[in-house]
Amino acid sequence: MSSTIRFLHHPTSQPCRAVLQLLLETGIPFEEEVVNLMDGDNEQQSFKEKYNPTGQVPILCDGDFVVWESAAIGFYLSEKYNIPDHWFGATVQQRASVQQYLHWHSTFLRRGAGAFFYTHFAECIWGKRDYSKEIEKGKYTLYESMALLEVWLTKHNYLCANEISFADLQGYHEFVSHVAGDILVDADWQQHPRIKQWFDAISERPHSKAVNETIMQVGAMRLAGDLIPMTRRTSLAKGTEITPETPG
Ligand SMILES: N[C@@H](CCC(=O)N[C@@H](CS)C(=O)NCC(=O)O)C(=O)O
Repeated sequence: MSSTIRFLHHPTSQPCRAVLQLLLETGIPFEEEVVNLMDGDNEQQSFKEKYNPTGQVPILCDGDFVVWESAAIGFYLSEKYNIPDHWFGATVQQRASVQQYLHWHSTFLRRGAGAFFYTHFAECIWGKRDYSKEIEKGKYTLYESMALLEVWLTKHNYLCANEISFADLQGYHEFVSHVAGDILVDADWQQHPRIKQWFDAISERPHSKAVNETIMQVGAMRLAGDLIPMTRRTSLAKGTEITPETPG
């Protein structure tokens, strides 16, 4: 049995990039496996049975133990490895603040990802249709979340303290996709100067550029009008009114 943890992910996925950046920044040794989401490998029954019944990534395998959900993976890593305290908090209160952000994140900012998904990926999966309702829904949640984050960042330079934590990586990678896909325009940043400053500071970190490379390329392709090659015609995206049966 290999003693090195395996990290199953895809570089276009925001929660996957957050965990990948944590692994790289902390120097935890890991083996990387990119799951072919573009052809729906993650929706195969064998994949769901072996790794994750939801079919989603990221997934971490440590010997026979499998854990999915990016926040749970982060906490697992923080408990298993001796990583600097700032990532998950040194005190019980600091750890609660990181938890607090991650719980909020999964039901707010994360759902704003629909703005990117339905603007850029949906057409590659289901073809040209009217996705405007879904895009609006995503943008509404994104802007609502940004208003809150702008206030959140008045207290510290980062979301939970004056040093970066895993909460920041989770939030940051949502914004990276919105930047890659031109979902956010200059006026949005001007209205949220603290988020902009925070975003720029994280972008300067040594691993940010490499972790962001694929999604930036995907964004550039879509903005140039090219489709991302993929054979899948379904998606696990939740909260959609669009189903494979919906007429195009
Ligand atoms: N709450 C989950 C969300 C994971 C998630 O949304 N994964 C997406 C990629 S961003 C996925 O695996 N989608 C598979 C699909 O749509 O086929 C986490 O934080 O790990």
